[in-house]
Amino acid sequence: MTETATLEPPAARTLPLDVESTRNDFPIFRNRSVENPFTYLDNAATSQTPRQVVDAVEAYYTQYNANVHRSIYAAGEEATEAYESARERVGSFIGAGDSHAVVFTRGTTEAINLVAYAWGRLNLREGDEILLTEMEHHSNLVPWQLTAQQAGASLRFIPFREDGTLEDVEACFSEKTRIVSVIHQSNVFGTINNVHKITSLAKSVGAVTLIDAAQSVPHLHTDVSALDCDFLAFSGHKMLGPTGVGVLCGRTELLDQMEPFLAGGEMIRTVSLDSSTWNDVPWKFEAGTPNIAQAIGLGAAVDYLSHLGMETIHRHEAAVTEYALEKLEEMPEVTIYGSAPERGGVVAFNVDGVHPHDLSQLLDRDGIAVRAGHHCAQPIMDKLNVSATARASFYLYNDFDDVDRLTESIASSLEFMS
Ligand code: 7TS
Repeated sequence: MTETATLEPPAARTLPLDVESTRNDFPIFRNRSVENPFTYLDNAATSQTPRQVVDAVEAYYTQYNANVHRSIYAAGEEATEAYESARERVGSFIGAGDSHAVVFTRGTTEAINLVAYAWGRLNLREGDEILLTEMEHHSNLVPWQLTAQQAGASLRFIPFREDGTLEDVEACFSEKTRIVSVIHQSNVFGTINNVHKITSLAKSVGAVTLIDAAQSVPHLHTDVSALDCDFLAFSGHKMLGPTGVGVLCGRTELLDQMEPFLAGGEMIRTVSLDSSTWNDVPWKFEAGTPNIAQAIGLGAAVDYLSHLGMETIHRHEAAVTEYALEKLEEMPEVTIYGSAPERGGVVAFNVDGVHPHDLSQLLDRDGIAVRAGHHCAQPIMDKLNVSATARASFYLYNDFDDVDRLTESIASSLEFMS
C-alpha cells in the first residue's frame, strides 16, 4: 500500500487566497458539499461559475432581455450597452488598447477557426508554411490541417522534449513561415511556453502570430501588447464565465483586411440582391444574434478575476500545484508527464496498473473530479506512447486539502485494484 501521509500540508506555505470565502461565492460547492462532497479538479476542461456571473446572466434575462444593436427601445439599448461594456472590460482585462480588437466568438475553437479560414484564405499560398507545436490542442491543429490542404501550404511543428518543453524553436522558422500558431499553456503538461520569444522570432521572418490562450488567460496576467502577438484566442467557460462565449483578440488592421468568416445579419453595412458590404470590425465577425447573456456573464467573470487579482491567483495556483507535485512524486506508482520549470496548475499523470478511466471512476466515488483521456491532444499521447492519462487541474478555489483528498483516493484506488 502507498503511504501518502508523510508530507504534511505546508503550514508555512499559506495560500494567498482565502479559499473558504472564495468557495462561498460558488453555489455549486454549497449545493454539493453536504451529502455530495465535490473536489473539483477538472478546471482545464471548464471552471465553476460564481454567483456574480450567474447574477449577471439572470439580470439580463429577468430585467432587460432584448436583442442587441437593433432595438430602439429601453431594454434593447440596455442590452446593447451591457454587451458592449462587457467587450470593453474583457479588452482591458487582456490589455487590448482598443475594444474594437475584441471579437466575441463561441470559444477558442471558433476563434482559431475564424483566423485559419478568414486570414488563411486571404494570405496562404502553395509552398507557404504554417508553424505549430507538437503539443497543440486539436482545436489549434485540425483547423490548420484543413487550411493547409485548401491552400497547398504545409504544416511544420516545433517539437517538445520529454519534460514537456519546446526544443529547436529557432530552427523551425524559415522564410516560408507565414503564420505561427502556438499554445501558451499546455493543457497536458502545464508548460507555460515562452510565447514572447516565438512572437519575436515570427516578426523577424515577417510571419503573423496566433496564441492559443485558452489555458493561460484564465490563470496568468495577460497583456496582448507585451506578448506582441497578432491574434489571441480564449474561452469564457475556463475563466469562471458561461459556456458559449469566447474571444478572438486581433490587430484591427489585420481584422479589417480579412473577409467575414460567417455571414448574415448584423455583420453587414449594405445588402442588395447581388452583393453586400461589411460592417466595421469587430461586428463584421459577429454574424447573427450573438451570445448576449454569455458575453455579459464573461464581463462579470473578468470583474471577479480582476477583483481577486491575476498575480494573486497565479501565486495561489502555483502553491497548490507545487504541493500536488510533491505528494504525487512521493507515490512510486505514479508517473507524472511534464516537469517544465515554468508551469501552471495542470498535472497529467498515470498510476501503474490502473487505467486512467478506471481511476477517474474510482476517484469519483470519493467526490473527486479529474479528467481522463487524451485531452484533445492525441499527438502528445502518441509521442509519450500512452493511450490516455489522468489529469488534475487547479483553480482559485482549490487548496491543499483537495490535494490530500486526491492522493488519499489514489492510494485507496490502488488498494482496490490490487
Ligand atoms: N486550446 C486549448 C489549449 C484548450 O485546452 C482547449 C480546451 C481548447 C483550445 C478548446 O477550447 P474550447 O472552449 O473551444 O473547447 N481544452 C480542454 C481540455 O483540456 N479538456 O477539455 C477541454
